[in-house]
Amino acid sequence: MDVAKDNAFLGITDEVTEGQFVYVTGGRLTYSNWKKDEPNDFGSGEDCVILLTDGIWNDISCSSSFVAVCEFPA
Ligand SMILES: [Ca+2]
Ligand SMILES: [Ca+2]
Repeated sequence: MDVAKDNAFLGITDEVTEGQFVYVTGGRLTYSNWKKDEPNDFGSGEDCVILLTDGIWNDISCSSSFVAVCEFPA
């Protein structure tokens, strides 16, 4: 959040298997910090994850627009 300054996509999704969140680089989560009652796959489905400004997570539609947190090889 120090970098993003606003709600930001994390590289985490459950679009392959609903309810099973994995890193886009592969592998199951080793840490999570969901907001209360999230993830809720609200409405027509929410398969992408954002970091909220208070540091907790929400699943949200992948067609939403937010900045994204990326990692590049050194
Ligand atoms: Ca979902
Ligand atoms: Ca949600």
